[in-house]
Amino acid sequence: HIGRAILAVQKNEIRTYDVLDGLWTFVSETTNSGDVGLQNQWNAADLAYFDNATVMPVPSAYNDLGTSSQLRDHVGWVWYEKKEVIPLRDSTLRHFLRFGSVNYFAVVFVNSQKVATHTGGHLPFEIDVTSKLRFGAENKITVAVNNTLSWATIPQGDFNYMKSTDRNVTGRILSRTPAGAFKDIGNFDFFNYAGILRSVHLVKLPAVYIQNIHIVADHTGSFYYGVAVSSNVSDSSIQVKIFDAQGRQVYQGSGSKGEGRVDGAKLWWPRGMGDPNLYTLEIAVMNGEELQDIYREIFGFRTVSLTDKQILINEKPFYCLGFGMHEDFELHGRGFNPVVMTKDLNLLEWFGGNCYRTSHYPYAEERIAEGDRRGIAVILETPAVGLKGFPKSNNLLHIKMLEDMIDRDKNHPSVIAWSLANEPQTAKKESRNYFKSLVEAAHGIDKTRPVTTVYGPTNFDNDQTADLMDFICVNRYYGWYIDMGYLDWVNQSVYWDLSLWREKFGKPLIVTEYGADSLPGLNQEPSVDFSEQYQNEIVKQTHHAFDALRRDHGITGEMIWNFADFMTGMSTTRAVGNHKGVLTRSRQAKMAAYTLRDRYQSLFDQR
Ligand code: BDP
Repeated sequence: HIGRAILAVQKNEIRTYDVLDGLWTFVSETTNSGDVGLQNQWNAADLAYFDNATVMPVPSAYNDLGTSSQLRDHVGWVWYEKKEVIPLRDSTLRHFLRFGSVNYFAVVFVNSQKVATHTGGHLPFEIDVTSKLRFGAENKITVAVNNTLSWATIPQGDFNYMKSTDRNVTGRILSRTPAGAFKDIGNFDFFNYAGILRSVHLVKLPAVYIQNIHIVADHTGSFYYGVAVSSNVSDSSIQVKIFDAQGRQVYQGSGSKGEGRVDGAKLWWPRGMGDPNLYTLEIAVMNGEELQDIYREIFGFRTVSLTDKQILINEKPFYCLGFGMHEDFELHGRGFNPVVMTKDLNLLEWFGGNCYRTSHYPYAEERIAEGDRRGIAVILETPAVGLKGFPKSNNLLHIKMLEDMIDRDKNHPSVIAWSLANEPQTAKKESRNYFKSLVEAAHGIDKTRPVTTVYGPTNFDNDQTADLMDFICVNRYYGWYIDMGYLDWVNQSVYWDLSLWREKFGKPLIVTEYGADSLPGLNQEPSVDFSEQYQNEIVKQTHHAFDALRRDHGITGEMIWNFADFMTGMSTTRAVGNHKGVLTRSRQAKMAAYTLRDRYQSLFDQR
């Protein structure tokens, strides 16, 4: 019943959809209540009549929309319900329920009947619900969502009942924590926002429909494509056309696979290197003269390749001026919002940036498509942040997420690399086979993009996996987590550390994180930690090291941590979230933002 949602939703002369966004009925179980709702078949009930029923907007995280810490810090099940009348006139169409992202675990019901379960956030999934729907009548869609993290989930979390704190005090047993107390701590530094985080669509397709399209187009104008159709159709019934940005047809062919050339193809370039030229691949499935299905996929002609030092795009050196980011904003948390996306990408351009990493999970499809249009290169990362253990079951789930991610985004010219994980504990021997299987899986489905992993806890001499990668990403916090206060050591330490990685592996290297927390308006001269001055000076000192590394060893990019402040769980090192943003959470510039902008703009101009 459940499938990878590959093609983005599209409306055209054949295809259509209903958007199921808006207010859904919402019921929360008590935190960690077991499976009360499932056991009592809440899917068969009408949630709107529950005593604690309220409404919740979709898409949005639910955590910050209530007024209680219970809802914010909830662990376990919440339930969403939506009633939708489906027109009789659509009864001949196939209907797919498509979720852009549900974090973390979802059980989906249609008219009380279970139709699917799905594991993992940040990636879309779709379910053929045609046989479950009532046409010309009201239908009830129910989604139970569970955000509990454990060592078996990706990302991993530590779910623990509070034990062994009992003390015998003069004959009475006293416990430090209340009975049943537990902690569920995500092994990562961002808030575990949960709920239905991206749009929900009811996609309406014809009986014979296009399931998947793959197009690879390089800087010479050559391309090859493949199309999967839901049932066997003859090759001659699949018609293929390519149009340029002005709508002029530049290729015509037929068949479920093929190759060709577009003479004088205008290439897709990242900003600063040229224009991000795009083309449209049109696939039409015919039944004689009759059009059965049609889909238009945007793509670009471009090649990503590597030397021992550099990432090349269309055979020219690409230097990444970038950002680690988050999908994070006040109130809706990680819920998709085109307002925040637009402001973020406009600010990224204001900085003179040309690149970002989807730290630490795949971002919304809309954002990747905007990267194509704007010429912003993207390193796409799986949700595997902070892996501590490497059992087989996690490996299988991780590979599935990687494959789903690649399948979703393989045709985007702006996606230049796949990142397998952020800061895994890869000093452990067992991590090697685990990562080897991931590299093979990525190369197996996409031979056109390099694969990387972002290293943090390991060093050049104890990491067990870095040699398996096509290029290497490293996070380093000299002057912050290491040698706090010793700003005049930063330059040398960064140079020393990264030149060792470069020398040992002889592969291109991007510094994917460096930085410091600062609280806006907290000014200290001479600087101290958390002041705007301290963050600004760390950034400047690290840049000195980057310049020397560029000169002596070659690095292929730099990314500040972080684009903007973002919410985290509570800890003694976090004051209402992580403040390593060069922008505040509401996207206002801090002092370091101007330092970064000066640098990015001057390096941007030099290329
Ligand atoms: C890095 C992590 C990132 C954190 C950052 C920090 O990759 O997720 O937010 O440290 O501590 O290790 O600010």
